[in-house]
Amino acid sequence: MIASLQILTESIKTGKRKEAKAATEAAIEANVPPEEILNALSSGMADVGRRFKANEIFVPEVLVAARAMQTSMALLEPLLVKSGIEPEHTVVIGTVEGDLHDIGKNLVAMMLKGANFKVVDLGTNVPADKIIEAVQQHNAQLTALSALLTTTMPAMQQAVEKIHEKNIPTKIMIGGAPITQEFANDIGADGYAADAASAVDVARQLVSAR
Ligand code: B1M
Repeated sequence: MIASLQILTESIKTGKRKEAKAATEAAIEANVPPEEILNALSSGMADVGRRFKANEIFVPEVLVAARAMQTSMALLEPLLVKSGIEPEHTVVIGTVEGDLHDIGKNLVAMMLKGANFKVVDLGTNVPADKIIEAVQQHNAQLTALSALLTTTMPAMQQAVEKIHEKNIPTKIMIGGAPITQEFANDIGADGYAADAASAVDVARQLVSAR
């Protein structure tokens, strides 16, 4: 592997934003194909996801890694678009109506971007109708809903029910501290993920099962 790609993977793993930026610039400068740069980034992020899942690292480390990755992705994105490497799947993500918590949702969004999903992030306090509008507009194969409050779990349920009522062809993944697999089953969501790393696995399973 080219030295700058090794440095890039390592700098994502360790969340070193400046090093990641420099290594990405060096790889671009050396005409390394964008998909190889993306693989180096994704491999760093996959390692972060594995260690997060195993409780070897925690939220702050994931956030710095994700920020380093975003810096590199911003440099890489125009090249990926030019070379026609489009993300295969689109996910619309948001925190449900009434809920302003977004740290976990942002982590999930970053991990999904790292796994080469196109992520449409609607932010927080998102009404069901706005979610549906975005899913239809972007033909999103996946809808990802986050809730951190027990009091906003009903809003999550309503959003899922509305998506079903309208027969919108999207899979629904839910998560957030008070959410459980049982709740997902009860409200008819297609998948539940307990953390950002598992969210990538669940998202991949859901879009490939369509
Ligand atoms: Co709030 N808050 N908060 N808060 N807050 C909690 C959630 C709470 C548990 C604190 C407590 O009382 N112990 C409690 C909820 C109690 C309950 O409902 N059972 C609470 C409350 C009550 C409130 C207010 C009502 C307080 C008030 O005003 N009286 C208020 C509500 C505002 C509103 O939303 N309408 C409020 C406000 C806030 C702040 C604005 C101050 C701030 C949010 C800032 C922000 O997000 N930008 C805040 C914070 C920071 C927290 C705590 C301390 C931390 C949440 C967090 O970011 N965790 C939280 C207590 C706690 O959790 N220890 C608390 C880190 C984050 C990485 O984890 O979000 O769980 P988490 O995400 C995880 C997983 O859940 C999962 O992956 C993430 C990464 O592993 N995940 C998904 C999340 N979304 C997912 C989606 C997926 C898959 C996985 O698929 C789609």
